Amino acid sequence: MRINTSQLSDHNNQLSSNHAESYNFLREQLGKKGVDADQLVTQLAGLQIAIPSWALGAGGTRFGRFSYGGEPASLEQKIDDIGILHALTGAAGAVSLHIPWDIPRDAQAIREQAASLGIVFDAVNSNTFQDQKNQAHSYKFGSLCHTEKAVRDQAIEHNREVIETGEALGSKSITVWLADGASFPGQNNLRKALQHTRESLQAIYGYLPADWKMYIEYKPYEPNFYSTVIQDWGTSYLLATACGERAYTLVDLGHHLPNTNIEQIVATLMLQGKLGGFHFNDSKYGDDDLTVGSIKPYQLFLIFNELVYGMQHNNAGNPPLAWMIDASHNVKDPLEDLIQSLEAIWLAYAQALLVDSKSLEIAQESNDVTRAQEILQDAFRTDVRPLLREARLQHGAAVAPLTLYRNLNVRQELIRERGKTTVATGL
Ligand SMILES: [Mn+2]
Repeated sequence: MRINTSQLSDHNNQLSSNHAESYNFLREQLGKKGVDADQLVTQLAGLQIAIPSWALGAGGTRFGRFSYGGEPASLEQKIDDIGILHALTGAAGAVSLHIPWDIPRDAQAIREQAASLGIVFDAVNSNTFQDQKNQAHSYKFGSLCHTEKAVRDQAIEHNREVIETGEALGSKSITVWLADGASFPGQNNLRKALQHTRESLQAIYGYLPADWKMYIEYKPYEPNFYSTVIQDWGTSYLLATACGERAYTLVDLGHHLPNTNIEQIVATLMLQGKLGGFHFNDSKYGDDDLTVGSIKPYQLFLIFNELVYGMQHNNAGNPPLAWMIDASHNVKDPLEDLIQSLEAIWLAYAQALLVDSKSLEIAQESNDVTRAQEILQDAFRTDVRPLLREARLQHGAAVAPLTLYRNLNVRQELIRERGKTTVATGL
């Protein structure tokens, strides 16, 4: 199924007078503060978020997986689903492939299909946290950190193949996330596990094409519960530095212990020019992979505030970031869930762009704590939704994506096309 331009323009025409009223009001209000709303709209539309190829199916938990029908059964159908998201939101112009769940049979054909929907290939993701059929060695006790060289070599070779697949698609980066670690004290020699991981990552880095980047993701626990080899941003930073200048740390919002100050991690990494990518989700307790902005929208805003500051004060040459949603959908239609996440990301970005940074700097320099808080919260409490609607309207997407998704009965149409029992590859 594809969303066509007349469906979009019919929808937008119905909402245009209401929208114009709210946008013009906001533009006038912001204008009085010296903020150019039209410029914000342009900046918003420039933030394109990659959708991972594993996010289009029903997500699994340890306890069950409940299908909702019409799941994409092939990579082609996954790209089609992202096309629907991008047509509706104007924000999902990239896909992040997971290998081996989504190995393209015909790279050129997939590339053309994606291009016809306005979608590019962002980072490719390797997987050494599961054993694949006919694999010589098991990753049960780790991959890049493993005690046996043959296992480490196999995992390195897999990453090399993933880079090769990515090259055929036009990707320019690889994300490495490892489940490597130990569930019990004494199980691993902690120092040797880190040394092996460092050597293995350096070997993978050696396979990077000259215009590629490598992102190293961290996570404190799960699936291993006593120690994870790359447990935090510091370890990731250390490894990225050991690999070379095109290796960076990747921050996944869910990969922190409760109440970690993630915005501070962002500030530190951008100061060093070492923040490469960002995975969005939200959580209450752990790596819950919930809809972005559904639990802690203020934290998301504070993170974006640091991202915007980092991009505007980029002395260390931090590269443009790779943005991706990394969430799981257990009780909601994944496409609806992703529409909500995309909205939340643009919202937080728009609010961060609204921060009166000059006044904030004055308040900070003079230690006016109250004023500093007021400035941040004034931006956070501004209803910026008209800016998002305007950005979508200008780019031919839907003023109200979720409303149009439901009005067009997209899910029912996908079930009619694909059936009720298809299952998407992924967790
Ligand atoms: Mn992630």
